[in-house]
Amino acid sequence: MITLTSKEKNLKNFINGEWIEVSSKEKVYNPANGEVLAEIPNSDAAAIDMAAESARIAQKEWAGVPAPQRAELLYKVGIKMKEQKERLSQLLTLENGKVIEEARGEVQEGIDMAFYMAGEGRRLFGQTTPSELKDKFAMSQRCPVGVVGIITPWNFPIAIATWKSFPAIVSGNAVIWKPSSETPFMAKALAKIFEEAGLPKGVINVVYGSGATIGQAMINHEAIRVISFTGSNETGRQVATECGRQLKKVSLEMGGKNAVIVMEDADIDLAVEGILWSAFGTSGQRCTACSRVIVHKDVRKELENRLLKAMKDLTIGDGLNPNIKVGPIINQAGLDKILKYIEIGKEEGANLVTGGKQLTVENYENGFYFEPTLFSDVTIDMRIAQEEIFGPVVSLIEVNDFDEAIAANNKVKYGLSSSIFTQDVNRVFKAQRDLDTGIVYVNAGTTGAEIHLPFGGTKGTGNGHRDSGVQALDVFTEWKAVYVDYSGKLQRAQIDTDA
Ligand code: UN1
Repeated sequence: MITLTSKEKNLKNFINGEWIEVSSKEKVYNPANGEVLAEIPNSDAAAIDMAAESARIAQKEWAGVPAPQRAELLYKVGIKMKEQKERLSQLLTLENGKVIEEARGEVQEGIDMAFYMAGEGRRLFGQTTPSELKDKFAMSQRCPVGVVGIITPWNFPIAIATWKSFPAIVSGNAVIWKPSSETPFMAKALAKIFEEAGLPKGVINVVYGSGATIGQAMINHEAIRVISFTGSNETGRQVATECGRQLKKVSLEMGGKNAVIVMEDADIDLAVEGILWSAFGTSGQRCTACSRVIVHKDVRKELENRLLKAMKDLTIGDGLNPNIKVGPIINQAGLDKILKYIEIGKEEGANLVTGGKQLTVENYENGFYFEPTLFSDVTIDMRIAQEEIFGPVVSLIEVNDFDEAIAANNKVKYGLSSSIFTQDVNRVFKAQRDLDTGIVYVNAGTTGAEIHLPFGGTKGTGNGHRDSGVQALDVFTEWKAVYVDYSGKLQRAQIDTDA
């Protein structure tokens, strides 16, 4: 069991390169045992004014630093994260609950992002293109937006923060970051790493506090020109509405209702492994988690039996114990939401095959544990097959053929990730074309996106933007079109073209 040092416990806002005490505090809990870990600042809107002012000044200087030099700083951040990987991973498990192996994976995701975005410092490609006129040059280039606001969730407290802050910083922006109050230690650790790496003061600012106060203040502040948000659908819609009113660019990454499709020709053991990993990893608290299994009628029984058997071997408990496969749920509210959906599923007539209950783990009586749960006889319109539960709950939906499977996958309001298990190459190509999600996997589960590809989804999952990949740069840059006329005379576009 790791213990927090008194330095680590001491959480302050990070504004203009200084750690600033806030008198109003709230408690943060360890989800594995319900114990208080520390107290975190509950800032008021004035903290955003301070952060925005420092970011506005810092950004002007930072944008003037050549991009390859900005990138070098990110490279240093990556090295430091690598050196501190084990400590960061343990802290991550402590505050979030995910099992240590997955915490290491998440920290690695952040390290990968640092090196990837450092590479962008020598690319940040624009385009050159012919002009329609003689002796005239035309090009487009990326420019920083200015001061950007990022709002990150507790389920991937470091990876998602890197998906947003690294492209923003390499592009020459300054960042104001509101991390989730459930997971403040990753924010502190990353801010410290930036500080140690020598990021000029004010280029990144961390402000702890509630969405209602701090999130709202970020949206309201005229200096903040972009909001990049990952979180729930309800909050995302509010953020988008507010940003819309103020013509503020907004990038949203929200929920999913992701399915694994298992066809009759699938390798069933492989499919079971894929489902287990994507449904119960991070206790089902991933946006990409598999919460529906759409299975061909010929293999339904076999899949159900094998899945059930495999679920019995899942060990549940403190994620810091390397023998544990499923850690706790983030908090009581998370548990309550899952419990509510168990009742809904039963009332809707789904068959609760296993699980469905809160769990008490010996010596961790105040932790927030939930049994891995399987519903069968689920139909696509049931609420448990439509709404995001964000817990270790899977619904089995039987279909008659391939077309029905694709239609079932698409008949939800979300479109983040999907997967199909089949050996048929024709179906693979049809599926990757027709699955209406931003991410498609073939013969793998619904989780495990890599950072150099775009991450995001269709429909209610987002608003057309992508985190990670080169596409993330589009959120944090403006395109500028530049024309240089070296003819020495006035040439009018669209008019003097035949001259
Ligand atoms: C999320 O759940 O919001 O693809 C992020 C995955 C991880 C990231 C998940 N690399 O599951």
